[in-house]
Amino acid sequence: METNVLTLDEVKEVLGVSYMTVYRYVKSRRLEGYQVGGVWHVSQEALRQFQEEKNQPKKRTSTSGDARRTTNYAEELERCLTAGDSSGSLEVVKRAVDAGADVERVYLEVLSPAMASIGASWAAGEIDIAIEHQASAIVTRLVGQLSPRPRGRRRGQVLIGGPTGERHALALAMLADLLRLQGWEVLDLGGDTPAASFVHTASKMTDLVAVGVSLTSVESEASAAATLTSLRAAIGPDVPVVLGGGAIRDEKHARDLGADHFAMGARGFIEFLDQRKKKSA
Ligand code: B12
Repeated sequence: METNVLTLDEVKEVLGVSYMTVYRYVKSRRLEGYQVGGVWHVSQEALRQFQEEKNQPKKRTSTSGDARRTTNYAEELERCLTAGDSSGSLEVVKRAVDAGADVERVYLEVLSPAMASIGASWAAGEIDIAIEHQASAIVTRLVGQLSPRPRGRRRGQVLIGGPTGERHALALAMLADLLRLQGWEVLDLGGDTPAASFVHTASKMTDLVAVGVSLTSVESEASAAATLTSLRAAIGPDVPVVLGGGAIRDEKHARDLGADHFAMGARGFIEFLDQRKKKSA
């Protein structure tokens, strides 16, 4: 690692806060960070600017209290997940919901940071991969329980999935729900999906607005590229193929692998779909 670049674990030590707090700072862009292969980095310069701004006296807003609360739930959830406590994990989520957090906030501010922190502990050699499997299984059940059941007319269809070898299906399950909450009809093929299955499913969808291919593990870059090539050859030019997920750095990276577009996170995908809909209206 370059000496002027820090990981979130190093930033956490400098600031004297938890990993979860640093994760929230970068996710909310209060602290400028960037991902390389799904791992967050922060430059010394960005950290210095952040520390300067943090030292400026400023008014407290009600959202800062809110933000602190979801951070607390994320930390509590991480403890329950690491201990393999599924009923405790459900309790934490229920309390977050009772305190007013909607499904989107629970996914993005409680479940995701807890999982990211578990991933960082695994990468630092602090926990065994078995804990990560256990945590993933518990969170998958929580997502099943929280999953919205949207009613009314849908805005169009979106197909999502991960290419062969890509096992991070939890990211897709959460992405699917976050899109459903915005009125999209989502067909989620899950992880490890052969290119032929993407093509088969896409060809049967009658109101397809976009296809999203998810890449979390850099190991599956080649199969993502093959999937994008197959999809591009099989579906019409008016249906964009979007690449996203933790392993995709930027638009150039996505296009180099054969995608039409890149979207940053679930919110980026939602904005992209909104714009498509507006253009076609
Ligand atoms: C859970 C997990 C696993 C589980 C997955 C279980 C499951 N059912 O999903 C298991 C244990 C199987 C696993 C395995 C591995 N993992 Co893993 N894993 C994670 C962990 C801890 C959490 C991932 C997660 O679910 N996050 C929650 C979701 C909701 O967040 P998200 O991924 O950011 O997804 C959001 C956005 O990215 C976006 N999005 C996702 N897809 C798409 C697609 C489009 C089109 C768009 C627009 C947006 C979008 O929307 C999502 C919802 O908000 C991460 C840590 C991390 N920092 O992410 C490591 C992590 C992703 N894993 C990693 C690694 C290295 C591995 C293994 C190689 C480990 C190993 N040696 O065995 C294997 C590889 C498996 C494979 N071939 O795919 C690395 C990846 C590094 C890299 N970029 O390659 C990470 C970052 C850990 C780390 N810190 O090093 N893993």
